[in-house]
Amino acid sequence: TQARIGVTGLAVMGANLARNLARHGHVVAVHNRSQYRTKTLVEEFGHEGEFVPCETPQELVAALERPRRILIMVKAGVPTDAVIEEFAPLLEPGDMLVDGGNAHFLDTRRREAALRERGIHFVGAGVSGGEEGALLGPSIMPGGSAESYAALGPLLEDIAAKVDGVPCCTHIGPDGAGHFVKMVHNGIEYADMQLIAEAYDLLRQGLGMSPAELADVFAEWNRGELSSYLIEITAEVLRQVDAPTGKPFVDVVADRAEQKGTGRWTVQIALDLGVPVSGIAEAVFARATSGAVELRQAARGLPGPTPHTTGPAREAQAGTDFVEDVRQALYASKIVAYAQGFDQIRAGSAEYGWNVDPGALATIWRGGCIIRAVFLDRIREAYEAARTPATLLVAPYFTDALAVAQDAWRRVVARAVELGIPAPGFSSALAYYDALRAERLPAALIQGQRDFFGAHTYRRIDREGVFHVFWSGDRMEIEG
Ligand code: NBP
Repeated sequence: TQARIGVTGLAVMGANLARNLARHGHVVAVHNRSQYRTKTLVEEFGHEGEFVPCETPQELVAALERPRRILIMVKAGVPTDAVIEEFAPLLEPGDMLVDGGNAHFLDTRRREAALRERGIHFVGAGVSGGEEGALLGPSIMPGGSAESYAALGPLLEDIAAKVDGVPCCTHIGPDGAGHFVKMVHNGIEYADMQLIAEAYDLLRQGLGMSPAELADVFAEWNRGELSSYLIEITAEVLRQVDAPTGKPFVDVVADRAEQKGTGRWTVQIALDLGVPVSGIAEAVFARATSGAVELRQAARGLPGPTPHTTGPAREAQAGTDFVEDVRQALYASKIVAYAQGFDQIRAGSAEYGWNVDPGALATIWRGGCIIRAVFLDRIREAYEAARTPATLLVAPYFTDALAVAQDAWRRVVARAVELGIPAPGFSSALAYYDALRAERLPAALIQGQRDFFGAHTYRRIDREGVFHVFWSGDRMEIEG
């Protein structure tokens, strides 16, 4: 039998995707640079479906029906280029190479253009959901030509997660579109995790609640509008007790957050596009701050309030339900972070001519991926409405949610400042909200400063044209 698809790169992600394909009844040809991985996969999981083990790229190519579909699941970067160079000369026009790794979308654009010249479809596919998602159903974001999606889409949709029977996989757009949206997905994931961490910190330090009590709070929140995978696993992590010490697990983990780079890429590209993604940027910087060991050591004794942990008494004193306030602040900040992420996707899509459908994207992020949440159904609805909102903040559902949440949101940010608990995600989200809704911004003053020192000119509110004041002379306005 000819295999329907080949997978090369059988570390955890590739092996699990190959098994997922086989479990769905597709014959899968499998290959890995080091042959032991191929052998292990077939020995351990051969009973799950039909695998064709291949020792060389030539064997893999020979095992496939035409047009050939080869999924590359190797380490992103140089290894991906090496594998493409190994396979491309063995392929024929119309064949498809799919990169399911975490590639930078600019690399994907470069690779797609080069392979198109050789008649080969190159599909950069974002895959989210980690190891478990790869095996049980990930969210898949394939870019590339419409023609390649016609040949590949049904297979990918088959192995993707399903929500209400709808597969979490859709054609995102040409060339790098799939990897671009995967990048922003990860950026949003960073922001969401940071906001959850701030909520935890405010309740832990501000109210003196224990990790076990907070596990209950997050489990409760997971039953409402915040219901999501990240909230669910937060409750699990907080409930975990470290076996050797008997302490809460979260108290024995070093407080330095690491990163592999997709959050940083999101912010770098947002800077290039001029899109304010302050929530994602704050999340990336917060991880960097946590890891700045020397700075933190040097600054530890600086004066400021020390959060008191006097327990529920503080809550009674304040006369408000601080736990509910924090929940509202988290929800509002999360709306802002997602609105910013979708705004970056809109800007990228316009810049590169991808025509990404934000509603379709929200639909495929409802399941399989790390940011899966009930909330994404609301985003889908907002983008499927007759008029596409300029920002999610003005979609009626979210406008109402922000109106309900904002008193609590302001109280929480003010409280964080008073208590000396850093909440950059909450406070920058609120600042963004207030900036967007402001009648006037102090940018007018900045324009004045720029004109003063650099003759950079300014525009007026009452007349068309470009103006400059002769600051060093008679200070009269000149129309330029
Ligand atoms: P790794 O990212 O750890 O890569 C290991 C694989 O790359 C092995 O199969 C290895 O072959 C192969 N490889 C390397 Br390294 N250099 C190679 C070369 N020059 N030529 C051929 N093969 C080479 O695997 P992973 O964690 O399964 O991730 C695969 C991709 O999926 C990555 O791009 C990753 O960013 C992405 N991803 C991962 C996750 C996740 O949760 N882990 C989620 C979503 C996406 P060998 O066995 O011979 O060394």
